[in-house]
Amino acid sequence: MLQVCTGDITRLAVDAIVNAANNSLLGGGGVDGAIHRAAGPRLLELTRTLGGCPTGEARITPGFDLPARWIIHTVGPVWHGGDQGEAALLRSAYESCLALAVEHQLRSIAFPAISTGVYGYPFAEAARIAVQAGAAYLSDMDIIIYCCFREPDATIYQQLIREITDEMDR
Ligand code: AR6
Repeated sequence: MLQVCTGDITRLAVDAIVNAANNSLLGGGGVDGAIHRAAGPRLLELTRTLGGCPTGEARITPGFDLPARWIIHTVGPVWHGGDQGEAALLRSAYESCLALAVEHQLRSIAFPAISTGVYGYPFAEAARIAVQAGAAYLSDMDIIIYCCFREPDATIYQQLIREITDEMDR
């Protein structure tokens, strides 16, 4: 099932929440900063040992002090206008997270809108990629949540989910 919620992703008690991180995996602003604050200092202690993460890939750590059991850290692309392979990299970021979740036999996952903050990816285009990637993994997961920070963002996801699930039913 694909679901949308509005609010702070760090509050969600799912098997894994996804972090929109940077290549260092050492924390930052936005959702990354919120996740590091809520998970506690053991997260940074561990991510220091991981050697970073290339754009489009993902790494998994425990959730530490979060209600979520795991954190899947991924790095989305910085938006440079759309002709620098951004769409393929964003798709790869979502798919890498979902593949890791399946590998660890997780059944519920929550995504923030990767790359749509500091990295500047146009929201609706990014959301379409997010929902397409999630739809391809529906049979492997009980629930895939798209956690938005703002209500208008959630509306965009709702419309896309309707559109893409209608297409699948046809
Ligand atoms: N819960 C859910 N969504 C959130 C939260 C939250 N607590 N906080 C922000 N958002 P961004 P990026 C939304 O900038 O664009 C960091 O410094 C926000 O409204 O967090 O991938 C990293 O270290 C937006 O829609 O991530 C990297 O350097 C979305 O999360 C860089 O930012 C993503 O915004 C990554 O940039």
